[in-house]
Amino acid sequence: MKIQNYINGKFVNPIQDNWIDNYNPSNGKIYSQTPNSSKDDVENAYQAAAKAFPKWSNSSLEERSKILSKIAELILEKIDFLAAAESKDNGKPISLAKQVDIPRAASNFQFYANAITQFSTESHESVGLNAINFTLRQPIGVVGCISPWNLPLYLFTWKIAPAIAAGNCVVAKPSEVTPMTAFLLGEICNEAGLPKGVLNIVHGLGTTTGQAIIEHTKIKAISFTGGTKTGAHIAKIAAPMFKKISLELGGKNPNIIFADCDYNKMLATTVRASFANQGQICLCGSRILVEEKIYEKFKTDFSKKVAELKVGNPLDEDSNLGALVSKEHLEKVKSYIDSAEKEDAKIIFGGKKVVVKGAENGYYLQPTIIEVTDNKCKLNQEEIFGPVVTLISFKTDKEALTLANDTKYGLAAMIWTNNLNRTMQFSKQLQTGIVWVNTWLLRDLRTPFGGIKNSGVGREGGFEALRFFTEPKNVCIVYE
Ligand code: TXE
Repeated sequence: MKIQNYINGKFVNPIQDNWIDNYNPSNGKIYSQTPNSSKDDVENAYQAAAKAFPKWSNSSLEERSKILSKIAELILEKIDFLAAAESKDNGKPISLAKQVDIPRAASNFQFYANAITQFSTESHESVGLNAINFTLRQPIGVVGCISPWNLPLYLFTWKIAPAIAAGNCVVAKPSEVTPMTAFLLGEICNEAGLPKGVLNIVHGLGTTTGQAIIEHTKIKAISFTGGTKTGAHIAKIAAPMFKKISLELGGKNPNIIFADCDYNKMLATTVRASFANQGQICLCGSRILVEEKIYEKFKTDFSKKVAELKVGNPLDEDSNLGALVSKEHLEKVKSYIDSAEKEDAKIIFGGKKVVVKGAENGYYLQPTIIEVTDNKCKLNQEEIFGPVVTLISFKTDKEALTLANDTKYGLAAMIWTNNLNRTMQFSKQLQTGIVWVNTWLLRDLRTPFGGIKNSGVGREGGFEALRFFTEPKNVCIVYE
């Protein structure tokens, strides 16, 4: 089967007829072809978006809200179909796609269907000068959205929904590794009555299609989620054109566990925070820091729980971990595990590839726990982005904080404690964009989402995304 670009409301092949093989990670087989779109395809998508912009940017908020709600409704109606497609394309357990990925894609549209009706601007009365200032928040025009493979439809829609809600028209590119659900979204948008050209989806490699989007002189903003190296490249290309950029990049998040925490709750959540989606979530707690007093107990209990996780075919409802997204990624993650010995680190559990019966060529890996002694080691400094976590112990709050902040990344941190003062001190001093206290991945879509340091710039979520996708204009009126 062939995936097609979605331009001006129609499904079209890439002009140069270039295609990329698309693999099913659960069995290593090619099951579809994806366009590798050229500059000309991106230009066509841009032209369609530019043509749709005047009317869409002047559409009423009620109209936009109604269409976005309808898209959300249709996604939920097709949840089983979309979840199966996501699981096949990405290798994630179908249960996860059904419970998290697809419902969240619907929520993204529903949230911005509501949010746009509540988005307001400020006014400033210049008292004594007989003047009033008010701010217009106008859509930017044509914007680019580029998303990764780990949460395909979830992150794709997380960008598109606020962009179109704010009145922009979009040229979007999903990851070439997981293009399927973005392709299926096109049909849903047509069914929901989204005017043609408001959303255009071009498929292809980052270095061809993605590059054409970021280099396009008239695409004035880029919202990107992906690797830190790619983010730096995008920033460099975008800067001389003064494009607005929002970059959500990698993480090396500390999960800080104190002896005074609610131990059972912490243990269950830590298993999830370590291995959900095969550890391929930028928010996973990949560095587990444990207070020395409970370190040995935690190590034993955690290993026992992790040993109970089932790695299996993602389409089996009882698989806890499915396949990693690609052969290349599996090899990359495995190479980190193999470096443990050199790093003076010890594999406590896992570390091996898994052969699943009936799917022998799939990209499966055991959930892996590695004990490290030095936070400076590669395993604790580089983003592995797979089912691999490290353990390290600490004695004091000060030491925990130093370890937590000793990374170039700054996306999220977790802290497990019942001490209010400690909670506040850590919340203030952790160098991250998100702090979860006694929980993980509790997401309220109104909150600002993003990181600091090498985890990116800008925030998504809530009104932050609507601010990103609009330009404020101050109007000053003097009266007699
Ligand atoms: O990401 P890329 P990759 C991290 C994770 C992973 C590493 C590399 O550590 O191992 O990044 O993953 C598009 N111009 N994260 O190589 O390449 C690309 O086509 C424009 C963390 O798969 O950054 C895809 O659509 N676009 C992350 C998107 O960028 C370009 C999630 C992301 O792919 C481009 C994924 C270019 N020159 C990986 N080059 C997170 N923050 O959640 C690539 N792309």
